[in-house]
Amino acid sequence: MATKAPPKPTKGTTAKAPTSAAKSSGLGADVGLTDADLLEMYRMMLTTRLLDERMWVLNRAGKVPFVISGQGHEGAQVAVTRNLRRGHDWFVPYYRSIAAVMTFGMTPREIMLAQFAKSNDPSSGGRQMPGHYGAAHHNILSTSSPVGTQLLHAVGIALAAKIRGTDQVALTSMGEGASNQGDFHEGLNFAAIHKLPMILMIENNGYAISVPARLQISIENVADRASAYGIAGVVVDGGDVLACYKAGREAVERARSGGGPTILEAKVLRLTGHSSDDQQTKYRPPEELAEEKARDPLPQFRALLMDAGVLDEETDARFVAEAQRIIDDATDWAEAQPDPDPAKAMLSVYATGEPGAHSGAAPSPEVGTDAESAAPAGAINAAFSGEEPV
Ligand SMILES: Cc1ncc(C[n+]2csc(CCOP(=O)(O)OP(=O)(O)O)c2C)c(N)n1
Ligand SMILES: [Mg+2]
Repeated sequence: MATKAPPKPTKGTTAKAPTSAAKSSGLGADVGLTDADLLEMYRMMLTTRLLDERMWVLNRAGKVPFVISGQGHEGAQVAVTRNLRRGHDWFVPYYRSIAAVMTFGMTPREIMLAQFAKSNDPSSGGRQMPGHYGAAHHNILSTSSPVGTQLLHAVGIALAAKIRGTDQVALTSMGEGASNQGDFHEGLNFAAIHKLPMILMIENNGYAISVPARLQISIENVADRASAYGIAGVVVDGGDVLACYKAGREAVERARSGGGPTILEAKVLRLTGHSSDDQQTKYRPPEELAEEKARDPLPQFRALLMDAGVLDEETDARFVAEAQRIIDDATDWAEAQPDPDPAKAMLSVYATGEPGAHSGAAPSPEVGTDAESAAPAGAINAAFSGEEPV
């Protein structure tokens, strides 16, 4: 599929930080990434992993009821999402999208508010299933629990963007299992006909709960279905962060320049059970689990950066300590926030006509970000730059 140069940005900022003129190892040069970019991506992967691990500790301690993990998906998520313009484009997540929503602006405090189901949780004011992130103020749509439906939502957003001429792109994500839902066909067929500015990222981790990929699909790659819609289909190693970034960049350029949708399939790893209610040792052999652990994208990316001289042990130790501090803060702070008022349980669930009750533009006092205790966007990035997290 032909790819034209994207139009000049008119609004919003790219999810990546401004690149500096600092020295470069050349590692990411062919995909336009500086050493500072690479370190920021690594920090995001690291922080997300440690945050994810903290959730499991809180679950085992009986403090949060349910965890659904993104461990093994982080490299692909950070790399692809980084190509979007924050505050301008849209992201429609699925329950493993923790690294993607963080890259697109959510903060560890906001993630923890969702885990603890607090009243000022931006995802839903404590009404959603944990792990079902959303944040109207970051252009992140609320996660839809019936798998596959998020594609339809992204298609709708992309259609609106095209009609309005806003130059926005909608990215959505799902697993390979979800790609067998009827929504997949309906969404892609419509998006392809209208050449909508949309990307469907398939995070293929080889399992749909306990069902292996060979019992879900009869072809090697979900992205091979792209030719049936006349759209671009790309398969990428989800452990290769630079390759994922490049594939994401090309898909965003294609979408923004009128080239239509892309299926971007990243082969990722599921390093945990499906959720905290699942025990994967019951259906996955120990050799398979050991083999996946050895391909964990986080230490692989760390080793790549070290070999290239981008990262050293001292800097890495500092990153870990800073991430732990941010996560400790997010955990303690979120746990201390007020619980939702049971009398308001139905607020934002059904349309009531109450101003702001179900509108991202004007969040209700309970569900939203206008409360004093809400976590503003960019706290993790502020923390990255040495400022106190807010
Ligand atoms: C329509 C629908 N059917 C079944 C479920 C139950 N369910 C939740 S997650 C899941 C597995 C999805 O697997 P996959 O799409 O590969 O994503 P992964 O969890 O592996 O990332 C299923 C069947 C659901 N949420 N929605
Ligand atoms: Mg899967």
